[in-house]
Amino acid sequence: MQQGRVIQSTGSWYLVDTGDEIIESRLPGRFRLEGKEVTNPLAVGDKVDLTINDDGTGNIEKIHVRENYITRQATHGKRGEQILVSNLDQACVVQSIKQPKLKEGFIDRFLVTCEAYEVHAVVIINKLDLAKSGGKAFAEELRELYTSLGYAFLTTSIEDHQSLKKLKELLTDKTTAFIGPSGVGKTSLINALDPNFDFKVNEISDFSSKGKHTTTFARLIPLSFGGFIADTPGIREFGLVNIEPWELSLFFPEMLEPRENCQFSNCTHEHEPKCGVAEAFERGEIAASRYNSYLNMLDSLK
Ligand SMILES: Nc1nc2c(ncn2[C@@H]2O[C@H](COP(=O)(O)OP(=O)(O)OP(=O)(O)O)[C@@H](O)[C@H]2O)c(=O)[nH]1
Ligand SMILES: [Mg+2]
Ligand SMILES: [Zn+2]
Repeated sequence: MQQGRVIQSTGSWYLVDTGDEIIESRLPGRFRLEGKEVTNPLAVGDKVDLTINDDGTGNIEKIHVRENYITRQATHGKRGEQILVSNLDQACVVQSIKQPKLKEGFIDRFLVTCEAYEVHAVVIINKLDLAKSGGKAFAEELRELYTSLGYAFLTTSIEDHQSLKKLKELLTDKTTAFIGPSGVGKTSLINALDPNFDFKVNEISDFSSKGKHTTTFARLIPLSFGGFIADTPGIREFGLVNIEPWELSLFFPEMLEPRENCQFSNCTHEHEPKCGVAEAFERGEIAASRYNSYLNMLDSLK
């Protein structure tokens, strides 16, 4: 029996990295009956035991219990959740300062999901080379906000070697996922990490290719300096996990203390009287963009 890590899924075949080689492997049908709450029984990032057949292909015998994972709503009209990547040390939400427009709501939804799944979250703002002074100042405001909340934060550009060096440091010896909308440069950043990488990126740089996804499946890429990076297809919106409206503020670090002062234990901090969160917001202790994201998310939970 060998151990390995699923690095790619092509439907009926899986590529498993054992550390020494990459083995095309099959998953016996019995696994498909288990874990029906998700649409994929085996996900990129999963750790597995496998036996090797005479023809060199592998048979997956056991899927190790997942330490954590990130899901998205299943596509192609299927119901339920699809696991994007599992067994992560950290997940990075990637946004671009422009082209496409930066969406704070996306970042905040992602951060709530990471809090709920107990995945260490990082915020990356890419394409800093396109930012004028206003854009650069905005990026610095975001850095201040998100670092004050306890999240790691990085600005990058595929043309700025210093920023790529910092990115490499962040990724070394870890399993990391890049998650973000289409066109923000997830694959481009990965290509910039290693001269041997040549993954497909969107060739149209003037951003007229709205809605076109260049990366269409998740894959885990072994890094020469140690660790794995998961490239994932662009997602338009981050679906929220199943949480009750009154629980949402538990996933906003800056609301944890203020919510202790609410009159009602099930306060949703929207309209209730004597609300500690609303008071903290009035005092300027909660950023407007964060409170706004909170209210939007609350709306979609109701
Ligand atoms: N100016 C500038 N352009 C960039 C940067 N990073 C990526 N791009 C461009 O942005 C476009 C989209 O890049 P991709 O890497 O394909 O984006 P993606 O996030 O992987 O997109 P999907 O695979 O569709 O999810 C390409 O034309 C890149 O050349 C950057 O730092 N600066
Ligand atoms: Mg891509
Ligand atoms: Zn309240």
